[in-house]
Amino acid sequence: MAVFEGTLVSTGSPRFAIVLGRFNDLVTGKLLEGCQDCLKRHGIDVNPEGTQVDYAWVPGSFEIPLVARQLALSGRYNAIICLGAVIRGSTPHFDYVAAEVAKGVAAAGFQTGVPVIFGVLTTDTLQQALERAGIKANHGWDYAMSALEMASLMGVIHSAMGSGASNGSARLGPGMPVSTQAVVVPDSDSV
Ligand code: INI
Repeated sequence: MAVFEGTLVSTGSPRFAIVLGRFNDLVTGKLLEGCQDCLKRHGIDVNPEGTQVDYAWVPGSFEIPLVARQLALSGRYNAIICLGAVIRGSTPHFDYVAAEVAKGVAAAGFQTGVPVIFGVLTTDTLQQALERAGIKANHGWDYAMSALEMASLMGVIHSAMGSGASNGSARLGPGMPVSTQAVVVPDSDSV
């Protein structure tokens, strides 16, 4: 049997799309900075004029899933990163938006087979959101890491499915006991 694992180092030239909400852009702009910093430090060209990352701004988190799904269906991207900030106010609006964006982002991934990363902060206050977008930590960084890992992992799995890993022919990799490790090395150009 096999253990499938993604790496954080891209050997090819993976492509990403970042879908982000303008609502609470004080927060989403900071998440974007963290996300870009992580991608850049992992060798990805984040320049919008370049070939590796495209950006789509949407009005608010509620609109993220539709655009994420459409971009995923294009077949151009190894992963889609969704960035938003839903902050609880004094009305029930928060609950509707938070629930729909979470369900929608999950559905976009399931329906397309493309990793769609849930980078939407849901907090009670603006202060809590800012703390997670740069003041204490920047979760934008973590979301980018998840995208890198998932893009790689899907490449590994696609390669394995085409190379017979499911019948036990996966290659063993270094660093783990042989009895528990069978890492399939991706052969895709794009990951
Ligand atoms: N959108 C957000 O991204 N965050 C919020 O906190 C938010 N609140 O609380 O209202 C929000 N609302 C807008 C929503 O996402 C849609 O853009 C709007 O309803 C139009 O469809």
